[in-house]
Amino acid sequence: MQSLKNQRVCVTGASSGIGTACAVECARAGASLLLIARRAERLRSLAEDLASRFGSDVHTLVLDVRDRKKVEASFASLPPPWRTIDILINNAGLSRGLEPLHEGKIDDWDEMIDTNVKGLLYVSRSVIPGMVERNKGHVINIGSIAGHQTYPGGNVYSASKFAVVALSRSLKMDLLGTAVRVTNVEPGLVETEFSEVRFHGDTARASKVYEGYKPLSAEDVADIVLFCATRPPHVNLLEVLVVPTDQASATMVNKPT
Ligand code: NDP
Ligand code: 8X3
Repeated sequence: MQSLKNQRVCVTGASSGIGTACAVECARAGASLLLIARRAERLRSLAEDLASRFGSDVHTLVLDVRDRKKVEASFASLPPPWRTIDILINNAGLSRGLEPLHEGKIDDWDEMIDTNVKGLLYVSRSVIPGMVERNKGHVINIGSIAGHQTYPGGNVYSASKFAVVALSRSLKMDLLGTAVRVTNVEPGLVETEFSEVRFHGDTARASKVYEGYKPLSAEDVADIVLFCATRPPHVNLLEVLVVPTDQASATMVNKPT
């Protein structure tokens, strides 16, 4: 098993849900954390929490991963120790809307593609060269069951997560011959702010998504991310598709109708 002690882990989308849970679990395991999101106050309080509970070394970057120039500039101007990232957790992402494609909002499409695909690429492009140079690293993308199966209204969100599958598989090939590992963790239904964001703040509609069965928690996913990150260096879990026991596919959930 590989220890996370003194490893530097970068988590995008650390201000909520799966990203926050990954940050907490990595900090608990002894890692130093570079936390990225747009909501500064949430990052600040998470950083304080990790420092006080685990004595973690934490650096925060208030950053919109869609902003290519700012992503490049922010990584290039990090204090030197933070330029060495051992594990990158590409988690920042979102869904917007559940309309049929022909009625979809184009602004929603842009936001999903710009965040889930282009944002992931911008951050990866800034971080991975250092991993290759040091011949050490692990890129863990947070994909989705929606990257393998579509569902009504899932159109563009699903397409963005299908892209994450393609990028993860291709990246693994591109890095073959180096010690840098690539993993795509692909959860089904996880109770976070995800649906609230999808439904543009409609909390009543969002909470219905998780009613009548037991969804995954953000901590369940973080636990899997940590498992992937702590395998011995010669072991690379490529894809982990995980659903709640009450979910069989993107469209089949054991809940009252
Ligand atoms: P949350 O809404 O709880 O968290 C999303 C995180 O992404 C927030 O920290 C948010 O931070 C960050 N984020 C969104 N847009 C940007 C941006 N432009 N720049 C930087 N950070 C951004 O949802 P989850 O924790 O559920 O989602 C995390 C990942 O997991 C996503 O990629 C999602 O697609 C995926 N996923 C979620 C599932 C679920 O059912 N919940 C299932 C499968 C995959 P801020 O707003 O502060 O910038
Ligand atoms: C989030 C899971 O099924 O809502 O990726 O798309 S789902």
